[in-house]
Amino acid sequence: MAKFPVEPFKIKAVEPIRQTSRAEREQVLRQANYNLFAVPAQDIYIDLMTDSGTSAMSDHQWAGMMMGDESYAGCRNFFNLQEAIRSITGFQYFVPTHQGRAAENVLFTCTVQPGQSVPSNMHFDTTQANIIARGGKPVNLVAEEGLDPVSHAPFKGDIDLGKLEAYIQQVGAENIPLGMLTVTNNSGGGQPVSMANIRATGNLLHQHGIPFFLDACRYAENAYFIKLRESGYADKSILEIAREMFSYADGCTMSAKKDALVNIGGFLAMNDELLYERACQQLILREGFPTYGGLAGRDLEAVARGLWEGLDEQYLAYRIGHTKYLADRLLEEGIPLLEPAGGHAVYLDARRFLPHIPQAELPGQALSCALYVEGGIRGVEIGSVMFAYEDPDSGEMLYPALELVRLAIPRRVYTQAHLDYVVESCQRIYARRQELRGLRYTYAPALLRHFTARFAPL
Ligand code: P70
Repeated sequence: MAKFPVEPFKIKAVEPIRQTSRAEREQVLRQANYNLFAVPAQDIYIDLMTDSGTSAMSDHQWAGMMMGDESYAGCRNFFNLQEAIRSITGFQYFVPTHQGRAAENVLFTCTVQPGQSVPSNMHFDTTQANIIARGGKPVNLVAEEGLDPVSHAPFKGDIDLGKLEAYIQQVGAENIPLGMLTVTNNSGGGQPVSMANIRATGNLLHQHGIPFFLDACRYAENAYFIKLRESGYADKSILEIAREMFSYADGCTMSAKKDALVNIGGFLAMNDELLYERACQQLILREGFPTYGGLAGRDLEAVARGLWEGLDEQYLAYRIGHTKYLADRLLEEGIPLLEPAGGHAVYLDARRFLPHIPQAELPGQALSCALYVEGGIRGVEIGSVMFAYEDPDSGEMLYPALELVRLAIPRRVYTQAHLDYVVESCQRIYARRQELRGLRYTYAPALLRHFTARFAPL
């Protein structure tokens, strides 16, 4: 048995990447106003900004792309995708969308009225923004250990069921059009949600007549953690575990850009026929006819094939092991992380990394800039830049509990040597962390600020 995860694939096509000099990177970062979203990808060496849409597709998926049926209505790839979604999720109806946030938009447009709340373990950024855009209120009720960066609880993505019950009592079930769980919990460190918690959340919501949806973009990684960590699941297949997860829900949103191993695509699935009919109307308005939903036939085929590949147990063992390898190497160097490793990413704990920079001076953003200057590495801040907001009642700035820099690992793209290079770069920054300074905003839009904000060093 090897001491490190060995790739269950070999490499057939390569894409060159280019090292730049430190002086070049300093210049690029200045020009990008210290926002890594504004840095051209050709100036990045190792791109860990996201695991979304960045997977390497397999030869089987690429072959499927050549089988794209580009008919406007009823293309054969739609039916292949329908077969995969029905078989894996058990949901009767679905509409394809161009990516996850489009599925969110359609779902919330059909369900959320102004003033209503949507509780979850933790909403991710686009989900939060899409609820707010409908005049709704996103509510995060993750269990206490999910906010403790060093707790090794096995399922730190679980929702606090007591808080969920109390919240339903407080605002009334009629003001909650649906409840959600994000699997795995992206804003909380890519931590999994247990089957017991998914089941209990479904039961609790249903007792109050509230529909339950999964934000399912990393459902296969979540299923693999259940197999590893939850008693009674060690001998079940990933497909069986996934089916059970979905069986407690009434539907899901899915960004296929994650666990379905494609560069673009998503869907909204559900059992409620009336909701499906309304979703089709929204889809035609925004995305396209319900058998293609903003995608080409070839894209639908890649999603259909990728959904099956993403459930392969050997692949998942490598995938989760690869992420854990990076976390373990960083921990060996004493670098503070959110522990244990998540499924798709390692999250540097900027608060413990840079205790001398207060949250108002954006320590996560400062750390992500330092990573770029040091190694040409692009991570993403998941902290105050992404989530701090002004309380509409008190006008006070509310900062998130966690101040993180996420190093998300694209699927089947980087090797162990690439990860070792990331560790060495982090190590050099950690050695001179006292020299790092915070940042201030020079421009900050109201919604989804992180994508386009501009900064200046303090
Ligand atoms: C990410 C991307 C997308 C996402 C998600 C969950 C749990 C829905 C969506 C939306 C977004 C991102 C963040 C920072 C940098 C680049 C990209 N997550 N739900 O990387 O799906 O993007 O397809 O509309 O994580 O985590 P989509």
